[in-house]
Amino acid sequence: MKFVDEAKIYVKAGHGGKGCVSFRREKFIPHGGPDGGDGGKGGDVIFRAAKSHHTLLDLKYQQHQIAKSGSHGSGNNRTGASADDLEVVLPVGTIIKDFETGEILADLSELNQTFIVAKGGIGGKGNAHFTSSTHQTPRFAQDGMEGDELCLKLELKLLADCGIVGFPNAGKSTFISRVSAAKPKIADYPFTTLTPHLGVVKYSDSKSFVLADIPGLISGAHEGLGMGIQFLKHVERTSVLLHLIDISEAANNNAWANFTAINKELAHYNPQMMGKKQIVALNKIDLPFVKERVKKEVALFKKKGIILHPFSAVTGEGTKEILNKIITILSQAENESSNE
Ligand SMILES: Nc1nc2c(ncn2[C@@H]2O[C@H](COP(=O)(O)OP(=O)(O)OP(=O)(O)O)[C@@H](O)[C@H]2O)c(=O)[nH]1
Ligand SMILES: [Mg+2]
Repeated sequence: MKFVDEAKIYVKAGHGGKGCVSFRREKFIPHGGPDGGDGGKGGDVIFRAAKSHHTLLDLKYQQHQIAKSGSHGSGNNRTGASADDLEVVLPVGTIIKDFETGEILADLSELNQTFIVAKGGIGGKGNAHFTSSTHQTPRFAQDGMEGDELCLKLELKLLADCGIVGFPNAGKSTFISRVSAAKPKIADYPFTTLTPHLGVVKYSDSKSFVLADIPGLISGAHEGLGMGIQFLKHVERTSVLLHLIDISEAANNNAWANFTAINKELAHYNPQMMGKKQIVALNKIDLPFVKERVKKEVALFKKKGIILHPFSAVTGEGTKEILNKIITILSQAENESSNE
């Protein structure tokens, strides 16, 4: 399965400024010639691939990208100022397509690659251009040209940064729907999630990470029980796993046994999964009988050298701490890879 992040956007380059109609008017020069200046050029819309962006999330909130128009020309042969270009930053790997035809216009596969997606209109000529031997007083000037205008579809192949693992019903889908815009189905029966979902979590102006919600695992998954372990390939390359534990069901209320059972399945799938950093979290602490046990469970995990993060995906209590932890680990991983 291929995950793609998509965004539809409208871009419009700036309009060229108008040429000016003007005549020189000075003392002692009664019939000065035309001196209307040209309009300035409209701004281009330019895409640039940068490391600072990992998803197309920002563009979902800013679907219109419009560059400024050039200034109009003025008398005394003054050309209007050209407008600044509008730079739109995209993640490396974004493919830009014409929305109507699907034609690929550019593939920003390299860091700092730029692409002028919409060209600004050139400014209109002022009346100073239009004198001729027979026409000394042109009372007209050109309008500026329209900037290019188009609808685009942007596509980015996503790789998950953090995978959520746990038993069915642990609250994986509830968590991802709380912290991202992903809306997977949530229900109180096991195996609600049948295919992986990705959610983009934005945590600062330009930073975000991708969370993967995969179907629940059960003991014996490596032998094909339940949904099996085939979906683990979607979280195999993530830097970190979020391991959710649920002790609200009487039949499954031993946190440590749940934790080790899932780890066993991960190890069966690929021993390297055990080398990954795990954030271990106890969900559903809004339920009184779970809340009651939090202290004891935290202490028990601590004894084994593991920090257990209590939280509730429903009320949101404790979710911020989990996100911060994920962000810290991802930033460390990013620094390590850039130092290599
Ligand atoms: N009280 C309470 N219920 C929760 C919490 N988080 C999830 N649930 C409930 O637990 C049930 C299972 O939640 P899901 O998010 O569908 O669980 P899942 O881990 O995605 O389950 P599968 O997709 O089947 O693997 C739903 O009825 C949720 O409403 C929580 O923090 N508190
Ligand atoms: Mg689910």
